[in-house]
Amino acid sequence: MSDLPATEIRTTAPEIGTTEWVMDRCDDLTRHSSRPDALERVYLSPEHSAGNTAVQAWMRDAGLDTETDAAGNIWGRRAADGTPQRPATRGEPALVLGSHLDTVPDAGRYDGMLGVVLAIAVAHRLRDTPLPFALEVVGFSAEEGTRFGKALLGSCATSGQWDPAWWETADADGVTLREAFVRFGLVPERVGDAARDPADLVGYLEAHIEQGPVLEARDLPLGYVTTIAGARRFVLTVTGEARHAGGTPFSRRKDALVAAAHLVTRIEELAKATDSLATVGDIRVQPGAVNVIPGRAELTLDLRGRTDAGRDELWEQIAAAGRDIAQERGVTFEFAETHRAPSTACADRMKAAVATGVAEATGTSPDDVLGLWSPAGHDGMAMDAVTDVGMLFLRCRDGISHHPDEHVEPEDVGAALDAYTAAVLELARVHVPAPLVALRQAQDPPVETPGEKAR
Ligand code: HGY
Ligand code: MN
Ligand code: MN
Repeated sequence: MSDLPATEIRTTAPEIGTTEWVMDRCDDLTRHSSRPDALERVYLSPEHSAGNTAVQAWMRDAGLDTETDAAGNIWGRRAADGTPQRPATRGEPALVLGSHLDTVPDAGRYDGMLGVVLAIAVAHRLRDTPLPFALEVVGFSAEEGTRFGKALLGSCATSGQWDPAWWETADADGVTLREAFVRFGLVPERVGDAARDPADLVGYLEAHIEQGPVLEARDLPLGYVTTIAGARRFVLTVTGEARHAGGTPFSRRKDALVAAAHLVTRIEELAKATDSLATVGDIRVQPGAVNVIPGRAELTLDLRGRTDAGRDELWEQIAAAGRDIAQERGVTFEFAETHRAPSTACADRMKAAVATGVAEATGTSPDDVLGLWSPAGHDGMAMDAVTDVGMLFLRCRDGISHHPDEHVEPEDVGAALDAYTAAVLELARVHVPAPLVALRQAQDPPVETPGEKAR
């Protein structure tokens, strides 16, 4: 009698493209972690390479030709007629499906990974279906940006937004992005080769867990994204004086950690009074000894809002609070912005296609499919610079994410597979080839806007 648990004992591997296959692949990817006791896979790490290799094999199983691009993203592609085709082939615009393969520390197994594996499964389901466009699947790297502080690095490379100033950013061990690039086998001077021409893209459609409580609260398995919150990230530095914990009376202290603690609680107070979100995720203290008054505290700040203006207004209030606390406590307050991405509105045709797909998969009407704001950031924020963006959201248990308790129900994954496939077919149905769009625009009489005479 096997000692396996009494649940279903499966002796055969699930068929590619099925819900079981998708769930198993997400389990598989947890093996590629820098830690034995938790899931962590950061940009340009050995685990990043191993994860890409595993995903590349699954892409090939799904009938895609594959390639790693100049920024370390893994791509798969089939031509409009369904035959495998080299990724980034010019002259045949492609719809891109996918998500990211990197994780936060002590991550869940679905944030990002589920979207990549679902995209591969959809490509498999459509491998014998001719489409009016090519289909590509991407596993982006460095969406989280935890190693070097800058998020969306892989999708910024794809969308031609790589900033050379990033090369000198360094990780916690002092390894610069440039050094890590070279160690990974990439050529910093060639990163521009990863940029895609907007003319070669039909759109970017990502499936992702909601990372919030809304779908579960509404007892809905799926929804579409209306807008992705714009984010800004900072490193805030409070500098006081490191002194003897015994010999320094309070009247003479310039304690950087106590000042930072006041700032952290003030940040929460200010944010709670708005509809934006502020999070201090990490604080590092120097010199960090039990009997030394902290001379320096470095905090990370993550800001995101329903509107960029609201988010930016909150930042101004936080910066003012930092200056006030510094003055009161005789310390200095400095800040450096490490990441900024604008809030991103998903394109109407992408939202409509996802709503149609969800309706088909759940037996409802497109008008009844829920559209949600995403406070979580996604690669679509970068891809919006070069193509239309859409997102399919899946319910996740208790809204938990960025935590090993991240969980999705297989039934919801099955519904997502059907909805994602139907959304691609809907985009195919409404697709107008670019040259025809240009022709139609040339033929349509110029629209007279009030007060403007047609020339
Ligand atoms: O931080 C975020 O919102 C995303 O998970 N990278
Ligand atoms: Mn995440
Ligand atoms: Mn994510």
